[in-house]
Amino acid sequence: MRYLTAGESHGPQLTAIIEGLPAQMPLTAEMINKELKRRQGGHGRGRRMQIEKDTVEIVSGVRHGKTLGSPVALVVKNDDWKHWTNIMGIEPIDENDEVKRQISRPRPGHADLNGGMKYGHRDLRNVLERSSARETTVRVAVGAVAKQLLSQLGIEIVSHVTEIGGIKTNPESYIGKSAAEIREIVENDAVYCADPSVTKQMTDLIDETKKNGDSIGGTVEVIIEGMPAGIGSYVHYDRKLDAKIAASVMSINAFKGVEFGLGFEMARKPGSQVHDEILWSEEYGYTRKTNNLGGFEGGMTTGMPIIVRGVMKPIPTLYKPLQSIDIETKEPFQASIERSDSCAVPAASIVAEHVVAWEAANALLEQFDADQLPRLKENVQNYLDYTKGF
Ligand code: EPS
Repeated sequence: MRYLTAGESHGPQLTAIIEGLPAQMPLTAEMINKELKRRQGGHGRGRRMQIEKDTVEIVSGVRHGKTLGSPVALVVKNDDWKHWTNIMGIEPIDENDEVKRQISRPRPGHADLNGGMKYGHRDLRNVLERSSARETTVRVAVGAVAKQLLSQLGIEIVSHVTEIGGIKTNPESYIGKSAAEIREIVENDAVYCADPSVTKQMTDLIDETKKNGDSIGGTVEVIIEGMPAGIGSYVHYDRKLDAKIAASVMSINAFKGVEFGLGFEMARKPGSQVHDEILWSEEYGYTRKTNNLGGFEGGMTTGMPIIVRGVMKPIPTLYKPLQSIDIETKEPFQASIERSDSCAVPAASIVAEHVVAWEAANALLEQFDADQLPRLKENVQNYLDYTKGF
């Protein structure tokens, strides 16, 4: 399976094409829309989210609520486009026409300066429009399709926020809970936390940060339950599923690090306290006493839940000025005010859930080649029976 996305933040629409989905899979716009809505929420979002009411249009590959096996094309319109039709127009303009809202002042922490140099754009808006996290809308739409495939195979995925600006959730409050139970808590929480006892501290910190013209980052966790063991491969570096998942999380705008299970804490523990001892029972087949490795050994799933976390830097668009250089005058300046979110960590947890869902679904399709969903289900079930008695 593969996909491409296209679209500028203030252009007419975002577009994605997914190729390689099995036929016969139930799929509706409604399934995707509920995920798009989750991405738009979370305390700390800015004014743009009041303009956009993200909904998807499925324009190919689905008939009467089921996939056809042909490419599925998804479109999400930008409601803000009506304010940007001249600035972002597609057609050529006259040389003497004034282009409004040009940008010559790169913001530290953004793609602006490096992207401008690379593509020869002296109007840095040409960089900003594509590097904007607006693109994550359509990646969530694509991931929602992948999640539908996972759910058809009895695989559950959930995400939650584990830290914002130094305030951490207490894992004791959610360890041992199922993905469905965690989702229930997170969906009713203002910052998508699975430990609501810290929510108020987090929302207060976001409000205070916003008042100071600043921004804050945090960490998010994604959990997948029900992946069979042995998905991915150790035989070649580019077939390791944990590596693909790590790359997908790192590809989310503003993400700077990824860890699985105990993660960086492993550097501080001896092997005897890290590796997960192997158990077997008639009922469940092979399981592990612990899940410190976050569901992976040798680039393959162990059958235990996949647990992956990513860290998001504070959003670099600040109302509080940071020093930069105007590329036209080469003069230093200290003010670049663009509309922004003060904290998008909750929204980013939804994006992480969806990019990880894509990798998991794709790995299953690589391993259990199937053109249609009923055959895929059968293949996965046969494999599960085989691994249980291995
Ligand atoms: C973003 C800047 C803001 C955010 C945007 C990401 O948009 P604007 O420039 O229109 O104010 O709202 O996020 C989204 C539009 C979104 O859908 O998440 C940026 O520069 O990355």
